[in-house]
Amino acid sequence: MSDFFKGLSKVKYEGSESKNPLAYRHYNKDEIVAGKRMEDHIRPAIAYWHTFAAEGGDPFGGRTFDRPWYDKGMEGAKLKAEVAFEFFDLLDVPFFCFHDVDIAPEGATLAESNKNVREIGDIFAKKMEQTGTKLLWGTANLFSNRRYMAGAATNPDPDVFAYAAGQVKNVLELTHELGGQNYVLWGGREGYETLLNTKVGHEADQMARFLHLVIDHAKKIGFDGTILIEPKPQEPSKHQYDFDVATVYGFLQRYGLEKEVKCNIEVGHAFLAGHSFEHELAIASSLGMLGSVDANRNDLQSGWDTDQFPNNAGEMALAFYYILKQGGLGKGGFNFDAKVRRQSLDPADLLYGHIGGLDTLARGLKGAAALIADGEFDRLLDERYAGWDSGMGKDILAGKLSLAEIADRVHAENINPQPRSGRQEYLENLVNRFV
Ligand code: XUL
Ligand code: CO
Repeated sequence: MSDFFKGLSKVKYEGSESKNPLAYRHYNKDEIVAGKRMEDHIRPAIAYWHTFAAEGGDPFGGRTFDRPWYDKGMEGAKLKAEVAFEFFDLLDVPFFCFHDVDIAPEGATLAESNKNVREIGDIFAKKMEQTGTKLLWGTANLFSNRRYMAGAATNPDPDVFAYAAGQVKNVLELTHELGGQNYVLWGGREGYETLLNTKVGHEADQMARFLHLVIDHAKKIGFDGTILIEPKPQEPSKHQYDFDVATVYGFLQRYGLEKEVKCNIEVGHAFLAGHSFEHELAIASSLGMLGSVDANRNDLQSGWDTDQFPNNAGEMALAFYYILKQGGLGKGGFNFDAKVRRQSLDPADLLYGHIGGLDTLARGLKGAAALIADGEFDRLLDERYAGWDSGMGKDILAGKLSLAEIADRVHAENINPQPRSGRQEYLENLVNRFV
């Protein structure tokens, strides 16, 4: 036991009237919502990077946090693992996620780096066995080291592609051995800073090759988790190829991979792409691509990917609407890709962030479940499209009518459509009744 969280005890559900800042007010893991335990709906995960590796830096200033594991090599990495599992227990959260470089220091060679990662992986395996904590997903950091400044899979230098492959092989295998339920690929540098030095077509082929290799290897080792791509339009690159869900889908389809991969949708990334979070979920779900979520929020004034904790229950209710309608996230979950602000120095601040985030998710889940149970929202939606269920509408969709035949019908039956209200405000008010 470390003394990092000294004086703090396990966070419990105390109900919405509780004034205890270290209690859940809405997240009650065993409460049944829409036929399932709340924890099984949300499948919350803690992000190793923001919670234990982030240092409180921003583009204008460095480290503000003071953690006893910083700058201490493998000894520090072991202490960090100790503290991480204490934190999972304190919050009573079932999953975590990591990048290789979050958990262990990089060595002078790929072999040394991978060995460090494996050493901490062994510690994880023991702790997971003891505590029952599970791995939602693992991923390789292919963006921080300067070797990746011009991309990993999309680097003009095949040696960089190869190095990235060596890193992914190691983390994919570790993820598999730890029973990880997904493997994530986020291509922060898979894009460009300037078109002036970039062959976009060539880089698309490289990216597809890389993905093929990852999928093949996952199959070869028997990994039955989901491979997830996490779309983001830019930052750190000026333009990232995995711009948004629709772009990712188009890319996958072009290379015959759309059945092999799903999306990990992040709230803040959706905003950066000029969308809403629910837009990305709706599109992904309609394409069968909604795999998992990175829960957070951006500061909408700063325009950056600020990775703050979610605190908008209304937005989360709309998210859960799509998730519940598709029958849940399957192997996915809600990873808190969120970090406390750089002035939030104390260990307790890490708890406040996650408690607020989980309570927001719980409120969103309950709101969406109530909206669906009420039924009017879905009834109105179905009613709006009811014309397509029979008659000419049905025949058009079934491809039974040509353009000329449809035109003939308009003349023969004197079709003269009358516009109907879309009732947006009515629907907004309806949704708000449940949040
Ligand atoms: C970056 C981001 C990453 C991915 C994993 O914006 O979201 O943390 O989630 O690499
Ligand atoms: Co993310």
